[in-house]
Amino acid sequence: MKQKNLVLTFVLAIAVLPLFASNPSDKALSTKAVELVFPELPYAYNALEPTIDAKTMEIHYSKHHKAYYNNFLAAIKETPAANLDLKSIFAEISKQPIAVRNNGGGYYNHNLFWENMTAAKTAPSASLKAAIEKDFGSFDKFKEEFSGAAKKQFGSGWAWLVLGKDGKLFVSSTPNQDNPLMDVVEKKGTPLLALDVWEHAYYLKYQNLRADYVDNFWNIVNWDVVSKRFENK
Ligand code: MN3
Repeated sequence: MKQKNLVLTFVLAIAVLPLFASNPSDKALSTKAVELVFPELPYAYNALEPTIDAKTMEIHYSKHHKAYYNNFLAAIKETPAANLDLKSIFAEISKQPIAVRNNGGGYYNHNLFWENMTAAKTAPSASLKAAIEKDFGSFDKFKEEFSGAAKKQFGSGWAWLVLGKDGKLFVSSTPNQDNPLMDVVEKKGTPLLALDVWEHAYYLKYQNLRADYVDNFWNIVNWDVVSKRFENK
């Protein structure tokens, strides 16, 4: 290869690499349960204000999320599943005690959630945008469907944008701490975007107005991360 081409290849590789580097939440899936770590919040507690207030973020991360993590490790240690990776555990979660399902989901779902939010202005990659337009008709229709799923989820749960095994995107919601990687869930696939609609996620600021919280969520979606999750699949 001529030196000029070599340099060009190198420059291109550097430019493209961040797109393929995996998110910490991906790493969590391939880590043995006993070796899982409690992740750092990728920003300050007040970073997502005014959409999410600092007090909610602090309690949500340092109390709720931490408790899921601690309770998951307590539930799984000294069981054969302690040496399985999280992805394998989710794939057969129906065989696990309910404490493993609730706390394992609670641990992982929040990892995804923190990561797919940011104060920065971001936009979906060209390929994710094209896939959304193809599978939902338009970007607005996707937003409408996702917001609808988040607002209508009865009680505690999550709304998801998911990449199905057939390569198509779909929107779903799950109760409690279930997620699309679990065998108990009707519509399975790879989660790309997660929204927590438990009251603990919004009640201090929004009280009963979950719909306002959901509508404001669009201001803080980290499309760089969502695009990366999509490109890596
Ligand atoms: Mn939560």
